[in-house]
Amino acid sequence: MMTHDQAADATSLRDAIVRKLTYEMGKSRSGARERDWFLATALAVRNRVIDRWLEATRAAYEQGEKQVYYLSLEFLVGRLLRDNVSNLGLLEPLREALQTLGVDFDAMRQEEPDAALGNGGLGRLAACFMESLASLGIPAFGYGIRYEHGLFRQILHEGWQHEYPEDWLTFGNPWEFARPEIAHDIGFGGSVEAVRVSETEMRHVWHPAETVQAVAYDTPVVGWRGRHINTLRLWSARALDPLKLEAFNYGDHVGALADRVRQEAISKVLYPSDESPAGQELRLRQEYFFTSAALQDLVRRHLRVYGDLRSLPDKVAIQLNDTHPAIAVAELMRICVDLHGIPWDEAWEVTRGAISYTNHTLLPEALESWSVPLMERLLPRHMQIIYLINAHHLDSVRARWPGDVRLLSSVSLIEEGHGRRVRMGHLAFVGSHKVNGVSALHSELLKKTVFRDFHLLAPDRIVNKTNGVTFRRWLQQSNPGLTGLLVEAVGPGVLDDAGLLEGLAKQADDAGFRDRFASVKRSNKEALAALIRQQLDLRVDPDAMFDVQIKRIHEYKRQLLNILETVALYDAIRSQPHLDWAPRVKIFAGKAAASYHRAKLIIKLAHDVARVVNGDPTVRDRLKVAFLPNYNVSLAETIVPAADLSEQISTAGMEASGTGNMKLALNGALTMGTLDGANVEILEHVGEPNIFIFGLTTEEVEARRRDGTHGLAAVQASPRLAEVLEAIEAGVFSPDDRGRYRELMASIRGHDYFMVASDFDSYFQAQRQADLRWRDRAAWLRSAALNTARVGWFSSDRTIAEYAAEIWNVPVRR
Ligand code: 26V
Repeated sequence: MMTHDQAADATSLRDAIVRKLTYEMGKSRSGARERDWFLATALAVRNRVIDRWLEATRAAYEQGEKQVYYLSLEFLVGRLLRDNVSNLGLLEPLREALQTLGVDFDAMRQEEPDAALGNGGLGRLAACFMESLASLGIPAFGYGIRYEHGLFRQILHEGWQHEYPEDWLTFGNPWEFARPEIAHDIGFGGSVEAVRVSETEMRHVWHPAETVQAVAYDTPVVGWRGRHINTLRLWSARALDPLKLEAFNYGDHVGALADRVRQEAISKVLYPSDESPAGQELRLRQEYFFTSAALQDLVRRHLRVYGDLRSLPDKVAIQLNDTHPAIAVAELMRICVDLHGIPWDEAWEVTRGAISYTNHTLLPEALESWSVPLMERLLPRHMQIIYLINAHHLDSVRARWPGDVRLLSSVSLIEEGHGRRVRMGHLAFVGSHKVNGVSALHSELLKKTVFRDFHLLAPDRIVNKTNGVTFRRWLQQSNPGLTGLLVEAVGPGVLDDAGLLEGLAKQADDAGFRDRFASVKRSNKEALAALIRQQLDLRVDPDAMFDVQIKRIHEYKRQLLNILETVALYDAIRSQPHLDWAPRVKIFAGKAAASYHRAKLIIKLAHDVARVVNGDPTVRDRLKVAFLPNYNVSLAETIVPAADLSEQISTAGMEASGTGNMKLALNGALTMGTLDGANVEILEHVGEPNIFIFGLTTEEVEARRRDGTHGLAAVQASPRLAEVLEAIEAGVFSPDDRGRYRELMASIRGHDYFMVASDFDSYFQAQRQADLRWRDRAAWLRSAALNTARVGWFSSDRTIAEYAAEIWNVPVRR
């Protein structure tokens, strides 16, 4: 039943939607399509946000509150309609309003394209953080790039991935406000002039060869219960001189236009590089473009209110999401020293006081560096400043450890060797007051590996901030059935305080509660089964265990291990079809980087195995394999609530944290995981009986790599694995091209860098433990409910509260 207020909301929403449709979109009710209704609704909802948004922004200014600035090259937001409406408390009134207009909310909201301005975990984390910042009432801006094309659309042709451009802006973006008047000039190239300003003092003046404008587009970020609203400000590139009129008139109009196209290319497309750090110049341009725009923007705001840059660290916290915005260290120094005449040492205090940096990966091949010649050409003044920072930094190291040449070269900002390069992680480290990893294990490994020597220099610098996810999107919105049950079980306070989930634990022993928990899961699984049928023309049994691995395709994430286990299980079922097998549906989704051939081949293998298994009448409903195409935030919102088993099986020491692991556990999936990333902490929270842990530890992986152990020994010790490899190698799953997987299988017998062979038996056994538990329905449901009850700590509200207290020094208002 709707309250009186809700009924009033429904009426006024209905009127507002019809007005938008008529007077802003010029459509009649009868002619309106679902997309028109979506746009009209979004515009009407947006209106409900504006007053509070402007008010929140103004209040933060006037009260002199410290502002957080989250700089990220990626924001993987997904859809916003349900999120905004739900956080504003308008879900029921809106449903009602639309119903009276003959529109079904759930069908209509599918018209909204995902804002896919990110690759995976790092970008999605930024989106969760923005939501939590607003929900905790922390004044904050997110700064990034308004890519015209987000992450590519994945199409599978017979199991081979093809990439298609993504066009989220085609029909307009109802959430954003273009701010053509908010623009900053971003320089590239040119030369640096040293000007003597006094007897003792020089000023450096950068004369860029070209200038591009960064234009602001603002999206309000609505916090829970609409209490606070922040801004996501994304920059779009605009050629400063729309047309070089002279060149145009002199006949070179093609050349004049080409220049413009090249400049505006900066914000055209997201780099889909989850595979290797993009070495392209355009990527460096993107990084400097949005970082400089962000710093100019926040410096201007700060100066308008406080008049002096020296107070910046008291009023501003700048968080670098990975090294992509690490050039901020040099840019802020340039702004202070060159543009505002602040002496170097003071400027350094300001810079280090304001900036902090989050590391998201240990993989050496993923650590960003830029060649010195490229930097000199594109950012000549920044290169000088980096040399100066390095000189001071190395001086202080020399003073403390005289004669330690190894240490000097290890902590230098410049990597010498084949071609000199600027190490962006080192730049970010020295320019920050805090550096954090994203899980307890990852932060410890940072101290022992990539930043080992830096940790020696600055033992208080590295801290841990275990990731979290926003429960509004990943529980309340995506799983309303479970949310309803939780409210019934522990009270409505659980919507505001994830800690209250713990109250659920005692109900896990109540058979009645478990049944209700099971029936919610069952209906979520029916919805996913319907999607699988629609997408893949495959029928799956909603009573089977839904075993889910959804994430970018990467060798270290080991989808291959999961596929090999699938083949082993298939073999076992075929050879003993009379046994009582626990029925499973193996569900995969994820994109491979376009140039990552191995990853694409792994997708193809999943598809080939699916074809054979799904087509084999002897296995019937006991095993099915589904690879869902075009994984994105919206697809995750359907899969996560329907999962029974969550595959988090990366090679130990390689997954910095993972956040899908948290979403799945929250929704009552049991984790099948290695002791990697945040899995370790999930184990501590849910308890050993409620999770399946297998495989080598980080230390054991390291020892095997050191000893040069190959996969062959493990294969010889495991007849089961040997049989699986032989079958795949023989072309059982690829009769059209029997050699397709020969090399892939050989790599497992060879170096087996990712320890697929070494972990295989342990994984297979853990899966059989999962089968056993599944057979004991009460035990499984009890564990599932305990997972939901005990993962409240993984709320991004907790993570953000920790950043606020320990890195940013800002209060939380709740
Ligand atoms: C880049 C590369 C490049 C070289 C090959 C391997 C590789 C693997 C990953 C990446 C992306 C690094 C940045 C990133 O997205 N990290 C993810 O950040 C999440 C949020 O902190 C975290 O949960 C994931 O574990 C981490 O992979």
